[in-house]
Parts: sequence; structure tokens; C-alpha cells
Amino acid sequence: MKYTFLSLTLLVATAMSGATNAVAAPAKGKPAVAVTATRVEGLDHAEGIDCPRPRFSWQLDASVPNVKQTAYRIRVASSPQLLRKGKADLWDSGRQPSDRQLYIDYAGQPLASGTRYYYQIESQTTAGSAVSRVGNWLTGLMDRTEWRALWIGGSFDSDVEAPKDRRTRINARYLRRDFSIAGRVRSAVLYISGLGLYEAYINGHRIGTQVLAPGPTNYDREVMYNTFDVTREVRRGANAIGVVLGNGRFMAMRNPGMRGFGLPRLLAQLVVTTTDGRQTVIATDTSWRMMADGPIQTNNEFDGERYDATREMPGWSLAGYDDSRWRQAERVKTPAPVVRAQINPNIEVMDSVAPRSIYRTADGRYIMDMGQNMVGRLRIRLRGDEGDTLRLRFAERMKDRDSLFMLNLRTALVTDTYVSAHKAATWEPRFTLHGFRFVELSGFKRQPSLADIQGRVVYDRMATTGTFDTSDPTINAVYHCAVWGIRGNYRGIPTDCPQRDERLGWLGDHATGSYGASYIYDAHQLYAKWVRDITLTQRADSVVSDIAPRYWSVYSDNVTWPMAWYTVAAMLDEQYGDSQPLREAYEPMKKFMLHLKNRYDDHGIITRDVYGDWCLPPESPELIHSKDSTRITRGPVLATAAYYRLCRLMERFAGIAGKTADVALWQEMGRETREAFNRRFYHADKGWYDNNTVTANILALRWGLVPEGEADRVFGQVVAKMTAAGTPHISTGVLGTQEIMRGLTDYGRGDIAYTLATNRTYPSWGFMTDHGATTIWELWNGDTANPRMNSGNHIMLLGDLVIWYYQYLAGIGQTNDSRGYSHIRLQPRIPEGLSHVNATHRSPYGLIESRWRRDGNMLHWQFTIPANTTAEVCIPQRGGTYDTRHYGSGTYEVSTAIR
Ligand code: RAM
Repeated sequence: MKYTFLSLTLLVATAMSGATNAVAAPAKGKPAVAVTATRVEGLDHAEGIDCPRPRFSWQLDASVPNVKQTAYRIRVASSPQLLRKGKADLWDSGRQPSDRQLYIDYAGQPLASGTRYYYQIESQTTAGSAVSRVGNWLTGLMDRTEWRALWIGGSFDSDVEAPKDRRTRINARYLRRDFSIAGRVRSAVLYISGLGLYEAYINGHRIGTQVLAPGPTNYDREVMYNTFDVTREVRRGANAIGVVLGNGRFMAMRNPGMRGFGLPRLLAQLVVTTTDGRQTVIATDTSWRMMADGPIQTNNEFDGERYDATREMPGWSLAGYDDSRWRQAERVKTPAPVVRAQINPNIEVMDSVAPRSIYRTADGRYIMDMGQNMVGRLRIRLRGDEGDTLRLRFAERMKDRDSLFMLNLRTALVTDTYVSAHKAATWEPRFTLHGFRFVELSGFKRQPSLADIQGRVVYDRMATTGTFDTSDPTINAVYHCAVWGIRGNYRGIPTDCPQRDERLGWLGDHATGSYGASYIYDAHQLYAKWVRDITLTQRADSVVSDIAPRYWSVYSDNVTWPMAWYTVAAMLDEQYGDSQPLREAYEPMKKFMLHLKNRYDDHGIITRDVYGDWCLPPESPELIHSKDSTRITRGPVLATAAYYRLCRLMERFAGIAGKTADVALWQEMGRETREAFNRRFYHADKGWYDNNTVTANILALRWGLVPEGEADRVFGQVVAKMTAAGTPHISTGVLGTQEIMRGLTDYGRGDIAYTLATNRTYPSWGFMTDHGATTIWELWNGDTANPRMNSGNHIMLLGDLVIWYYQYLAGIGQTNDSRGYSHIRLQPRIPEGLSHVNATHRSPYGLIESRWRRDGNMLHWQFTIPANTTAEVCIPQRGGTYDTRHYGSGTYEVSTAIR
């Protein structure tokens, strides 16, 4: 035991494991340090990586405190046996004296396609050295010339591509081919891209666990393929491969109305290597057979899927199936110039929800409540006497006791249909998903048993990296909404909403939300991919679309929505320590910045703005957007402030991207913009901006626009405005809310932030949960506003709330120069009224914990700092001050008097 005495406060800091702060011998039988969570490109499950220099990362688990890595060594071999024998035939980094453990570039022999490589990481630390378990990754096609497959597809009479009601109706395509393999299979790798969506089978076995694959892209610019090791599915002799194609986002859900890319098509290449070293390549070409009248008929992400069990074709993906009535597949147009491996994980069924209740309406329908606004679909076990045609219809809310509220879903039909074949079956639609809490079941002859129904929650496969819980039920309820909303809005891209006829990658919604989300989920590769999606929307005139991928073309040429391009790239650098996305996007980002500069008016102000402080709480309950000019922050204020913020980000990016010559450019542009902004909007006599909205003032403060020495006055106006009418409430929209919680707290009014976080009266997050929300609403007045734009599951109004939960309440942050939490800063804020917070965040370096509990005047705080990181620990003192101390890794307990 070691006791540390601090001035004024008695502080007990002791390593929890009973060891001391000094490096100690490990507990018997347990090594002091272990290398865990090894990753390639940030992925624990790395199948199909086509980077020639994939990057390695790992974590260190230490049972003793104060561990630092002193050196590492990475070895890569073509087999685990070789590694074990100490023979790294591909690469041996040699001993590298370094504390780095994130994104270390492979620098060995060229990598071959479709090959599994094995690697092992050795870390030397101050507490001894450790070697990881052997990890592996599978490469994709390393060179595009290796594609032998052709895009195949074709049209069918049943296709309704441009219907009057604009709801495209295209049946799923079934494609198949028999093939035979002479010799024993040593390895088999399948590369596949089925657009919009595919499900692949070999000899009747479904390949992979992904759903709604591959990930959606700007299909005219690039397409992603997936890679699978199918060695176990392919065998000597007769085989068959079968693929079902759904429409996804490739065949637009609306025509006209959305950008469509054409009818479904397939690109697949199966490379089989036999033990004699011979390779057989089975690639899509016109020898494949196809049809479009199988059980999965129309499928549309907005409208649902129709499954006709009477059309099932038992054995269709087995060798020897009689496909003589199928037709020959046609060669079709290559959709995009680039076909690349999908690095971001696919979507999977990630969770399940048991329905809470079901009841029968007078007219014989059933209404089921899932108890949670979820995104996914239902899996139903049918016992055979249910009915002929069963229908499921989905909604977020009920209109009245017996009917679903459909108006806010706009034109989305959200209906799954099952035509029964009179036999027991388990059914789950494949090529659709819904955002819903309530389900209407019709056509059932008897009441379905809840035990036969499961809600299947689908989103991108990613680890949950955060847990958070407090003594306050409102905060907990809102956090619950945040978690369900964030994951429910991952569909290979971050979306605005999952339920109505929109579901798009609107940039503005995730500008700061992505940062909060990164505490809860390992969304690293998803957001890295999205930055690229945004870049690929850039037009020749440098403008990027407000939606990426660009399924609606919205080139509104504004500043605030595209801001997400920059902030998400910055988030990846800060939260995951990965600067590659910002380095890759630097030049396109610069082009857009220079284009925006040309939009300065004569006074150096950017006047163009489209969305304003979107969705601020309006003056009357039924309004979507406020019409009250005293609430509205004017566009030029927002656009110019945002532009200044982007200049600052670019200044930083230029340094990181090695564009040092640009640093001065951004400084100069920033200086000009800031001066112009203050000249035009700052009322020095009053100490506020423009018309004195909370948004105008807080953004100016937080983004660094306020003149030297004026910050207190401006913040004083924020406080005056918020407290004028009694209890402070939110008055900000999508932009202001991104800075409000941190802004209030940083300038010394954490008490107001806490009030906002725990309010239950309108407008507030707690108002939503008090009114039945289980996800965050699109509008503060979502219970009363016009349904035309009123989703029950948008994440944008979370603003910086999730960041505030983790970084401020739990105190889990990092210092300004730290990346990926290499140098942590722990500083919990202890609001009156909160008696405990428990939070954990698995950072790129490992698990950070902060758990505090208040007991009278005392605060008991336990925190964990991962191995090979250090932390600046700000220990709360009396009078709201902090005592800052420096800690190495370990778990510590502190008791301190705060009153
Ligand atoms: C709505 C979207 C989104 C928002 C845009 C401006 O239609 O749902 O949330 O970013 O408009």
C-alpha cells in the first residue's frame, strides 16, 4: 500500500490489485503484461483487406501499474507453424524501440491475393515482454487486373422500374452455376459484389453472417466487394454456387425521386486451389443461369419485402439442380470505375428484442409492441396454420389503440408480406429493414405467440466500446435513447433516420454526433469509409453533396452541412488516432475551402446558408421550423463562424498531412474571416453577436471567434438569455446544440448544463423520454409537430450531449496533443444532484474507467488508465477546483473531500 498525501485533501491512491505504483512482480502464474486485441486496419476480424501495407495495432493488458512499452516487434508469416518456429517469411520488423502501438505499416514482402497471413506482435515493456496470440488476416484481390469476373444481370417482365407511384418493384434475382473441382481443396476464396444486395450460397450453405451487404457507396464512382474464405464449403467433385440479389440502394427505392444506378447485378469470383497447386477460377459470366420468380419477390428498403413460400426452390444452390427453365445471365454494364475491397465491417444481426405485448383488434388484426424503437426486422416462427398471406406493417407510434401512426413515414409502405406454403417455417425478410416499435400483423388465423417472434436488430458489426450509467434516471433514459438511436442509424453509412422514405447519409446530422458515438461504438472504419463517400461526391466545381453517398443530389453549396466532412475526419484522428482519412481527403477539402472563400461578400462574410440552426425548438407546438426571428440565428452568422472553424481545422490538418506550406494560408484565411465576423456581427457595446441568440454566442465562443478579453461578456449574455425566463431550457437547434453542453461547462456554468441534461419539461431530452421516446426525436416538439418531418429516431438533436456524458460527467478525455487516448485527461465534473457515475470506454489503447460516488462531503473515485498511456488526473477539491496529478497506467482509488 502506498499513501499519497496532498495538500488540503487527504488522498489515498493505491493500485487496486494490491500492487503498488511501482512496477511489481506479477501475481503468481499470471504474466505482468499481455498483448491483446491485435488488429489489422483497426479490425479484429479482417477478411478481405486489399491494402498493400495494412496497419497493425494492439493493446496491452497489464496486471501491474505504470507500464510503458519500450519496443515492439511485428512478424508476419505465411503459416502459423512458421511463426512458431520463429520464421517470419514475409516480414520481421526487427526490434523497434518505440512506444507506438497503433497503425504500424506493414513493410514486408508483397502480399498475394486471397491469402491468409499470420502475424504475431511482441511488446517489450517496463514490466517485461509479451507476445500476442497468432492473429491473421485474409487479403482481397490485391490488383484489379486479377478480376476475371464480368458483371452479369438482366431485366425481367416482372420489373416495375418507374411506376406511377414511384415505388420501384423489382423481384429478387436468383443466379446460379454448377462447377466441378478435380482434386482436394486446399483453399477457396470468394470475392463478391452483388448490387444492391446479395446473399451467397455454396452447396446450400449460406456464406457469411452479413446482411444487407455489400456496404452502400456512390455506385457510379466505386463499388465494394466482400471476401470470404470458403475452403470448407467447396469440395472435390460437383459443386454449385447460388446468389440472390436484392435491390438495396443500387436500384433506387423511388423512381423518379432518388438516384438509381440500374437493375441488380453480380460480380463474383471464386478461386479454388487444390492440394496439387492447381487453381480453378469460377467467375461470373454468361454461363450463369438466372431467374426472378423465386420466393423473394419485390424488396424495397422503404416498402418492405414480399416472400412467397410457394415459390421456394429446394436445392437451387446445390449441384445438379435442374435450372433448365432459368435463363442465361447477360453481361451488363460495369457500374463504377473502381471496385475495391470493403474494409468497413458489414451489417449483421447484432441484437434481438423480445416483443412486449400483443393484442387483437376488433377487426382481427394484431398489434404488437416491441417496447423499443428498434431498427431491423422480425423473425417469425410459423407453425403452419397461420394463414395464406400474412402482412406485417411497422410504425414508430400508434395513432390510436388499434391503428398505427403512419403519417410520419411519408410514402414508405414498410410492409413485409409472407405467402404461406402451409408448412411450418421460420421467416425473416432479407433485403429490407424498418425503424419501428409497433407492428400490425394481419392475415393471421390465430393469435401469434410472442415466443415465436423475435425483433432482429441490425446495424454495422462493431464492438460496443462504452458503458455509462448515473444515479439520475432522466440521464440514463436519454442515454438509452442515444445508444438505440446511434446504432439504429448505422446502415453501412451513418443515416439521418431509419424509418421514413429518406434514410440517407445527411452530413449535418453527424458532425458532432460522430464524436459522441465514438465513445459508445468502435465506428472507426464506418466513419473512415464515410469520409471517402463524402469526398467522392465532390463535383468539378469543388462542391460536395449534403448527402453521402449521393442518393439524393443535394449540392446546396452551404458551409454547415459539409462541415461534417472535416469534423468527422478530425474525430477519427482524435478518437481513434487515425489520421489517414484526413490525409487522404486533405486536397479535396482544401479545394472546397477555396471555393467557399470565393463566396465571401464584399465584407468577408459568407452569406450563403441553407439549413440555419436546423430544428431549434419552435414557438408553437405544431411547427417544424420556427418563424420567430428572435429565435433564429441568421445564416451568415452560422456560415461564417463555421468557415472560421474549418480554417482552424485545416490549419491543423495541414500540419498532420505534411502540407506545412499551407499552414500560413489557413492562418491568414482564418484571421480575415474572424475579423470580418466580428466587424459585422459583434456588438461590442452589448457583448453579444447579431441578434443575441444562444447559438450565435456559444458558437462564437467555442469556435474561437470572440475577440480577446470579451469571452466573459459574451458568455454572460448566454447565461442571461438562458436564465431570463426561470429554469434554463434548450433554445438551440442542430448547430448550437453541438456546443452547448461543453460550452456551458467550460465557461463555468456546468450547473446550467446539468439542468439541460435533466430537464423534463419542454423543450428537453427528458421531455422526449417522459413522452414515451426510446430513441431521440427529430424535433424537440416531436409529439405535436406536423408529421411531414417528424421522425422518432434521429440523432442530430443529441448535439454534444454524449460527449458531455463521457468527457465531463465521467471525465474521460484526453489532452490536446493526445491522439487515440495516448495521453488521457481524467476530470469528472460533479454536479449537485448527481450521486454517482460509472463509465467505461475501450479506447484504442485499452479500457479506461471512471467510477465516482458521492458520500456526504466525500467523493470516492476509481479510475483505470490503460497500459502504455499516461494520464493527467484532475482530482476534484473543495470549491469546484481540481488538483492535477500525473499517473501511469493502473487502477486507482481516490477519496477526496469536495465540500
Ligand atoms: C432532413 C433530414 C436530415 C437533415 C436534413 C437537412 O430531411 O432528415 O435530418 O439533415 O433534412
